[in-house]
Amino acid sequence: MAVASDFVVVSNRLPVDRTDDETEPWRRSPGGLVTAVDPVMRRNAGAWVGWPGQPDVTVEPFDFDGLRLVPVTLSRDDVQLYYEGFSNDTIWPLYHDVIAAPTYHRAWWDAYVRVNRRFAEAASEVAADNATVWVHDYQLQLVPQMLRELRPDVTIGYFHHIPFPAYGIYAQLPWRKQVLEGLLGADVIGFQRVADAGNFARAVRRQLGYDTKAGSIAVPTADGGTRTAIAKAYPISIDASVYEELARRPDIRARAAEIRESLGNPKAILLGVDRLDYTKGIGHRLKAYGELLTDGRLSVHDVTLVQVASPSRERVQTYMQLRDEIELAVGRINGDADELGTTAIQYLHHSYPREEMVALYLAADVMLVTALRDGMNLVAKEYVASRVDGGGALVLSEFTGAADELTQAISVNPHDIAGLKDAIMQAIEMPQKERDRRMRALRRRVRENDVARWSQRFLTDLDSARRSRS
Ligand code: GDG
Repeated sequence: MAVASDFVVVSNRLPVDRTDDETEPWRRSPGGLVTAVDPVMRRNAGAWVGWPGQPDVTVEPFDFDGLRLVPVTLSRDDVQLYYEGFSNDTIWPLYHDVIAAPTYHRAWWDAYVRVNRRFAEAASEVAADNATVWVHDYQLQLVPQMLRELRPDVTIGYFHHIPFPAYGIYAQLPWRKQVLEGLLGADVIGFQRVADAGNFARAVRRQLGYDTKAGSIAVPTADGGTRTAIAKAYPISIDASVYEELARRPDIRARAAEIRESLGNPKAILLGVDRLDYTKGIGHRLKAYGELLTDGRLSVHDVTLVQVASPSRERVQTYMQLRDEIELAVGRINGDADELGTTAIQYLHHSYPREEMVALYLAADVMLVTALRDGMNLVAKEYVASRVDGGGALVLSEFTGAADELTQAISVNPHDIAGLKDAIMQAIEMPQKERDRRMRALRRRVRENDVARWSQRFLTDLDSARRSRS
């Protein structure tokens, strides 16, 4: 059995990837969550429970880079039914306002219950008496309640990284009651936006009939009493200082200049960086940009759009179809607009190291974030943090969590193609003074609410919950 820990993080993926190198079989996978909880993990002899990323791999708990890692085994079937199926083809589209149609399969749900129980058991085994356990995201919504049943002594937090939909949409879910009950096993349930927390409270009232007041939910207990669960917004962020440091590095600045040069030093470089996902509104962005070129409001001699679309969920049918659609659109626009030696869209279906991402952020005059629905959107914050030169303009969809905070961006409704076209033009033509003023305000905001503040806010509330229990 693993050594007991006072602080346990539970997420679908462990913060490491398996390598082929026998001498170094694990490599840290970069990610916001790791940075966010790393200091707390170290202070509290923390453990991390998660899937190592490969099916049918069984590994005993091990220490890596100062972290105690507790791998949960998933079979090939589990990955297909629980992860690709229920998590990514039921919950993901449903919670993103049914942009794509969710699929409801009872066998997927059964696998979701089974795998959630496995995660809850692993967490229960590793948690010390009265430990704090922080569960993350939509793949594990049943873990809080399952864990509470196994270990009534622990304090449980849950953070939801994606949107929580309005009741009329949520109500479609055949297992809507079970999921709410699962989440309510937590003492603190964190959301990205105030609206998400409100949607959750409303679903709880409508489906379970519990009283909710200003983010406090009275959850009935087995002894006939009630306990309080808090449902509140904790907008996630990035480690802004890391991006600032990278953006100041001479080699990365030189790389940014090289990127501009290689694109023919156009008057304006537009940039999109997204996982290739239908929530990100890449198609709407391409449509608006393509029309600006055909209308003659933009010319390929003056502008280039760089679109990084990092590969994602490639075994899920909807994602295969999306890739075809996006690549067809890119091909059409380039075919119509390109001339020899110029290109309208540089489309890159790759993942890049973070250094290269920062060089791209620095090279881009305009960042386009046109998601149709997005929990937060960290790319918007990374772009802002990277602009240590004060330059650049951000076009930001109002349907992202980031829009609540980044109010000095050019706000767009990506469904309104005419409005999106105008917003792109506004960003390209924005006078320098206004650009500077907006970027200063954006940078201030991202610096103030960075990831350390986010985790501190959440964990402070969780600590109050722990103290009020004892
Ligand atoms: C979920 C929610 C919420 C992307 N391509 C590359 C790369 N990335 C990095 C970005 C950014 C991250 O991946 C993507 O984060 P987002 O927030 O934009 O979106 P999701 O992946 O959908 O994340 C979202 C988030 O959780 C956190 O709560 O904001 O709403 O959907 O950090 O930079 N990084 C590198 N190479 C790439 O090619 N290195």
